[in-house]
Amino acid sequence: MDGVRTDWTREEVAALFALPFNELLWQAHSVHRQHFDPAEVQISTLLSIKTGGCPEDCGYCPQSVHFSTGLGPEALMPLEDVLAHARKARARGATRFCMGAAYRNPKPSQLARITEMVAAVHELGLETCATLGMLDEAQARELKAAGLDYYNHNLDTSPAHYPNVISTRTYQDRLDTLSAVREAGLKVCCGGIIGLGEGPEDRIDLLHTLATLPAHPESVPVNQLVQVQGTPLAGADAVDPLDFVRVIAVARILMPRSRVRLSAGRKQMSDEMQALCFFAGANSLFYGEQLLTTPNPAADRDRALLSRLGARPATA
Ligand code: SAM
Ligand code: DTB
Ligand code: SF4
Repeated sequence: MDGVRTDWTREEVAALFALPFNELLWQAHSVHRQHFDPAEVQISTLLSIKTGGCPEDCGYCPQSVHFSTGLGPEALMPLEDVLAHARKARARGATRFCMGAAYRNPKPSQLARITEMVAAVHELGLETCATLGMLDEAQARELKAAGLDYYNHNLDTSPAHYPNVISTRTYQDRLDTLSAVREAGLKVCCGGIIGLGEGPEDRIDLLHTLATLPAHPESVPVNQLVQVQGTPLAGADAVDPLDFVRVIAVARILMPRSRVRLSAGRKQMSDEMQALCFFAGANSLFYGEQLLTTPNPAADRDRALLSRLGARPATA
């Protein structure tokens, strides 16, 4: 299978994490160059099309009704507003537009409106991605038929740590949605969050789970927790930047053909840390001032960073 393996053992994953830092980075960068142009970075833009009021209790998330974060529930955004954001993202060089909704799972009337948005964004020539919570296969097929390219659904952390972070759904629920999305022929965007109070074993288990799915996710977002006041995880221990880089490097080695996305948390990272992440194999990012509800680095700052690194946006 041209060097792509889905039979990694946990011991192999643990051994990669245990490598000396430079050895790990050298291996990861070598794998990266075999599969990608190391100067290319894929650019995605996020839009929250339905903010707040989510019934789930993910301990990191400012949009849960269970926590007081000052974010009130908003209605699903009108189609024209979504299109205006998508046009702006396209004009700024994004090749993928990701629409996020604070749902446990979409209801039929909501999905009907969202399929219209997907079709309209697809018409603009952008790759489309959505993240709407749990889906069954019929819903995934509906989205695929409308022109959806990717579905984002993160495993977030290890199976063992998951119940410490979220009580309103199980790890198996997440895996079931991922398999429904695959069965419907959508590309999968699936990753996790570093900084949820997990230990080294949980990071090994998260990456082992991702790399042994029946097929690797085409996109692997690696988020650093954005701590939001009012959420249970505000005040969690900060992540050692070098440990974050290790996660990127191990993800690159395990899933050599996937786009590894340096995702939430970049505003809290130095340029040097981000440069190390790109060397370690990250080759995608979220671009634009806002993630879903929290700030992202300013677009001109990111343009300057890519230019200082001699990197260029990938074409779709
Ligand atoms: N409600 C849907 C779901 O959870 O699948 C879609 C939207 S949800 C906000 C998308 C992803 O954003 C989550 O799975 C999580 O990985 C990430 N996320 C949410 N809040 C975050 C935070 N404070 N820091 C980093 N990542 C976060
Ligand atoms: C992903 O892995 N990260 C994005 C996207 N997929 C949907 C979301 C990050 C959200 C960060 C917190 C916020 O802005 O609300
Ligand atoms: Fe809801 Fe998604 Fe936030 Fe969890 S991460 S509370 S499911 S919006």
